[in-house]
Amino acid sequence: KTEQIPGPPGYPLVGNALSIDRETPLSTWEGWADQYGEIFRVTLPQGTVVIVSSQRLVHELCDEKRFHKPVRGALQEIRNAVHDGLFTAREDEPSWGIAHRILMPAFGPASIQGMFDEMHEVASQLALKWARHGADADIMVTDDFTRLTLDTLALCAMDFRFNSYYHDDLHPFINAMAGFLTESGARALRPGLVSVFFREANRKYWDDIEVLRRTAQGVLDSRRKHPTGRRDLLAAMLEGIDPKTGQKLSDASIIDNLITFLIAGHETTSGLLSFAFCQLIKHPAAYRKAQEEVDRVVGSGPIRVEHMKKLPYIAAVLRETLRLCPTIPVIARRANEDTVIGGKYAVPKGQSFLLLLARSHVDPAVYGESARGFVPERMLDDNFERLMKEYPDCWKPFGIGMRACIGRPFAWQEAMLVMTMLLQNFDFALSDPSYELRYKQTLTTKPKDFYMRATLRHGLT
Ligand code: MNH
Repeated sequence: KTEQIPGPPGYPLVGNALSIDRETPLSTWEGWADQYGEIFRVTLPQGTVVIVSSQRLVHELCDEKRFHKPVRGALQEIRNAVHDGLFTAREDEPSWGIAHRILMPAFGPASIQGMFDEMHEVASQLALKWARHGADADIMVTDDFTRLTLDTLALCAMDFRFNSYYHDDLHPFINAMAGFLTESGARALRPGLVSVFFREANRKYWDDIEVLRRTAQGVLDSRRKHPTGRRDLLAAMLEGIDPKTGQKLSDASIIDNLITFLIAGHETTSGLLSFAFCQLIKHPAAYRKAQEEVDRVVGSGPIRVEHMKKLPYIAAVLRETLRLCPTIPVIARRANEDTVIGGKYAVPKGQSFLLLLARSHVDPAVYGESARGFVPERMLDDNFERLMKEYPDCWKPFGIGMRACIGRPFAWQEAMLVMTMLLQNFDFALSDPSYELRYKQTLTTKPKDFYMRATLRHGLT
């Protein structure tokens, strides 16, 4: 016996599309999750989507034998700029496997540790800026972390300097990217018939794509003009040979993947760092513990790569931040075959799903009464391992199986280093003490209108 999946009533042709909040679709999904529970169905122009928000159902949908990552909706639109690059390739496109096998070695432990000094250099530029601006300056947190993560990714992976701290405006790449991502999301919700009326939006969309491609071409040209012996990600793209097919990446594919990494490699980490400081400032006990750990382990000397494994509380703060504020708050899945989910809901082959991490990460069945509280202790190594064993897939901020995040070790080292350096050197407070966390959503989320002030604790180390 199977049951009908509940969901909000829709209108002819557009279904539920008009009910979705343009600025933060996430808030619409969450509202419906409150109303309809752990599973509900919505109708969008491109078809029905089933949205699940409990650990139990998320776990079921993580099964790689029954479900895969679909490339449709916003991802399909993103292909307008990056085609079959690593993030947006379909499972049946050989380009995914080729790029994955060529690029994986660049994210091995030795390779990531080798990037520590360059990560440190960019982080120091941020610390220097905040020290110079002084204790009365309001820091636009997400913008400064975006400068940091973009510069870090481009320097470590491509030996390319955006030098974002030497410019008042963010690099044109960042504005073009934000416009492109938001519009890709909006286009996905627009019925095909209607989109021809969006002439101005369409023109800006393709202009933004042109900026992204020109920037990536600049990075590629610059490497070709000044060859180096560096073994970085760009070198892997240029010289790497796929062990399975013997193929190399074409120039077009290198451009696609450079843009992919410039986008995927900085947005999410910038959001993570912004949320982490927001959470720490709002939770003074956790903040004190984090700072004490840094003082005890690193002291006032320089931060070294060996320290990164000796800061369990900082790691727990980052994990807990990604639990409550996953910077990619929804993940798409699709059924390989006709199947039944949750033991009672029949769905056809090809059925689309969204996993609402923003909800499954606060499932009370897993996290109990404090599910919505910020409690880094539950994410200390032993507790974290126990949770993940008892409730598999209860924490999924880096995605699923073979399509999970390739940049996770990179992001982790960068975020650990930046947290450590900033806690070591500054005391932070909200610019507006009454600030309450709000979300700004493009394809990823960040805290909206979050400003803080930084007071030097001693001389800069
Ligand atoms: Mn990352 C895929 C989250 C940092 C490069 N990343 C994913 C996915 C999630 C994700 C979730 C899977 C999306 C999907 O199912 O469609 N990524 C993060 C988070 C951070 C992050 C939360 C930081 C915090 N990612 C990074 C960094 C890089 C990177 C840093 C590059 C250096 N991510 C990628 C790429 C993919 C990806 C590339 C696509 C991998 C694939 O499909 O094979």
